[in-house]
Amino acid sequence: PKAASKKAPAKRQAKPKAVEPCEPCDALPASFERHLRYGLSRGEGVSCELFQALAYSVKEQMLDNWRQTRMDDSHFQRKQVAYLSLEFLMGRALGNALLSLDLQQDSRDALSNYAVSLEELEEAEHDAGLGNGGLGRLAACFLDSCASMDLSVTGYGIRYEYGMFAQKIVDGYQVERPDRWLREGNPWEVRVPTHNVTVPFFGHTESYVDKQGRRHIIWVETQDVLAVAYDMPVPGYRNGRVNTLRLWKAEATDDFDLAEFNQGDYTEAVARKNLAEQITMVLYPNDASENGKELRLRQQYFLSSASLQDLLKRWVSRHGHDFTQFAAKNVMQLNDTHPSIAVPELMRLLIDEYGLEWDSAWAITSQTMAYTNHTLLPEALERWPVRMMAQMLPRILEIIYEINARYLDLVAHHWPGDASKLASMSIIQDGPHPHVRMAYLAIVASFSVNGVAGLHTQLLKSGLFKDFYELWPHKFNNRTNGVTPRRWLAHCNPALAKLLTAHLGKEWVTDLSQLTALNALTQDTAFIQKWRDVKQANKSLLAKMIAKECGVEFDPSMLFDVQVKRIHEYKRQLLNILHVVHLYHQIQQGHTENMVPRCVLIGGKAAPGYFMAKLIIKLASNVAHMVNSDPLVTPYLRFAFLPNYNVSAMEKICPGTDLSEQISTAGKEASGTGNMKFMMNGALTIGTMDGANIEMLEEVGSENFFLFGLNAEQVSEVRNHYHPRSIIDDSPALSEVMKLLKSGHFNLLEPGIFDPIIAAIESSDDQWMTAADFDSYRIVQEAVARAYKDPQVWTQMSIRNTAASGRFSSDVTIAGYRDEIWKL
Ligand code: B1H
Repeated sequence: PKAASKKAPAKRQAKPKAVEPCEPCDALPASFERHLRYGLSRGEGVSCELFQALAYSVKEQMLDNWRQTRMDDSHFQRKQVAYLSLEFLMGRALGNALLSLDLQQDSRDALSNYAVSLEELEEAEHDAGLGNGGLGRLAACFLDSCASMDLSVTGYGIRYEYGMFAQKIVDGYQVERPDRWLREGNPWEVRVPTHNVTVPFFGHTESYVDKQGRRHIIWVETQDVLAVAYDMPVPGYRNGRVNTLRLWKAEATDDFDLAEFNQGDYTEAVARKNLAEQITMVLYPNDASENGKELRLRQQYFLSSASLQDLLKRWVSRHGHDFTQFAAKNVMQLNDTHPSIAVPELMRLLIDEYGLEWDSAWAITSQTMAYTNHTLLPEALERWPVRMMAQMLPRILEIIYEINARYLDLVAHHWPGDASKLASMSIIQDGPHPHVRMAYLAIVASFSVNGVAGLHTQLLKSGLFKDFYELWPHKFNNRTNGVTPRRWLAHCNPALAKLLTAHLGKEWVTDLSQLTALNALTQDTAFIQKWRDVKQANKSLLAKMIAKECGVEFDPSMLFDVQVKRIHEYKRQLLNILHVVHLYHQIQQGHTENMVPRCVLIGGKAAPGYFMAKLIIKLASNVAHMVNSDPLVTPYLRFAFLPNYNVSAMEKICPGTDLSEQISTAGKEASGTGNMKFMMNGALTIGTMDGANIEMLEEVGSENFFLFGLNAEQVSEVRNHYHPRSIIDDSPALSEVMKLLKSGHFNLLEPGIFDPIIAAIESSDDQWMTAADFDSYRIVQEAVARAYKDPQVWTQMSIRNTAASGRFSSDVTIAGYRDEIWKL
């Protein structure tokens, strides 16, 4: 392409012609053979190589459509969305791509000469674990929905060398192992050096006045880092669109440390280049808690700057320096505050690099930025020390000060004479160690601020961001999360997908509301039996995995009761474990008359520095050991902790689950998305009035949902006079459980190790109020058991849950973003 004209706006270009394929792309089997023989180093046919060959040939099938998508989006000047996120928890790509491109049969044909099944090959793919949990997986589901709904949306993220750590359990404790997911290469990515940009760090600013008397600021003596683009294809579901996930890798520029070169220290200088590459080395493994580390801020700025430079470069190549239509054609969706440094960065680029005045730059910024909040937990709200920013990003800090000054004028106007409002709402939190409040920066600059479930948005408006809501009510909106039915039903549960298609047709894959038609089948005994057969088969598959990974036998005739998610006190895995201890005690006391045999599974990773979360894993492991080694107990109860829970594990877990545990302290889980995956796959939920549970209950009806516990209002009310010790005293069941814990029954060889957990439950400061909900939880678990006793009734409830899950397709969520925020 011609170099961009920097002065005159570029003329509308002629319609680009599709690149003429010299030869039509080989059909998949031929392409597979070619890659296997000539594309890979050995071509010896080991499963890792067969996987690679298949992945390369599947990517090849996408290349023409990928190119065409880019050209069409550019030619028709479609409004574009950039989804900025520090996390994209993509998981495996092969199965999803085969489904989207309808290449499953072709792949089986290609493999027919080899002694390996397609399923085995899929297992050879390493998860792309570039995220912690819900927030990162949401970004991945959104990309799938955007592509499948034919929207021009690009994901921008970081190509971490090391993704989410692999979790091992050693003597019941979590041990973290590095996740070098790129070791065998990544067949899906395409390195695109033509999109390289450089990102400045450190240095200082200087000002000068030009001949027209205008003052300019320049950021000088910076240490620049090269951002190299790696593109991953995001195929839409059978619609020919292939969107892009662009991941940035940090590399040293060639003049990284010229001074050292000149002093003759060549080798040292080259070796020091590693410093630049550290930026994209590793994903921070903290879910819903602050990181606060300098390297993390560097990652955030690196992603934000590289992505915005990329967008602006593309704009300028078409329109020159005419930005009048920029805001009409671009939206940046900020996935939490992690990329919110993009706000001052866009101001900087427009003013310093492209010569715009402050007011025009601000108009563009504040009309293009949209912010999604994902948590109310105070420990997860990002604040960066002013001192750190002053050193690392001096120009950015100046711009933040200027944004703040102008915005505080508005605050002063709205609350005349109220100095406390100025202090409490300022982007800069004052004090001996002043901080930048990133959420405030994001709200001030964004035209849209959204929560991720009804209750969560309500609480944002009435609590955390109350003053901002008073100032700008029009900015606030709710977009309840969703999950993609392609991965989370069609791909992960082929047996159920087949049954659905046989009865409803295949349209449900892109229109999940069609599942409501299942309600007409809940009296059809033949259908009920088929539904049950599918669930039983999926439970057997899950049991196989549990046996392999945990060494525990799960019997598919028992109730499968599952809680998988990050380990966090607010998610209350502890409450679940206390219930297991209660059942264990009941069985040992011989109270087994009404007992329904159950297998309890817990899985999830703890942040490496989160002491209590790690101790909860140890407690689960120890309780599991006692439960599973007592032959009097195992006919009624089995308990396993699954190591290394990740996206691929969930693909096997949710189809085989009967009961989904969504038991967070009300008001703490912003939305949850695992809850939706279980519901889609016909699990029943036991849950609190929290996050999206509330909307799930609304959809399916309370007679098909096991609700327990305090609601958010009651939680904040009770907190003021919370006395767990008297709650325990008043509850015979909880008293017994606590007695057993305190007796050291589960830690005979490790005395005292669980004391911090016992103390937390009994403390009136226990924010998560585990004791408060225990009895209500236990009683509702008895109702679960009663319902499970009648397979007919249980299966009808299961069908109704899947039938009601249509609203939690991420297609519905994305339709909301498209119409109400992005206005595509
Ligand atoms: C969610 C996070 C999160 N909320 C900080 N906040 C992180 C915060 O690395 N960090 O610093 C990482 C992640 N993650 C989750 O978002 C909520 O807890 C879920 O309730 C919600 O469903 C999910 C998606 O909206």
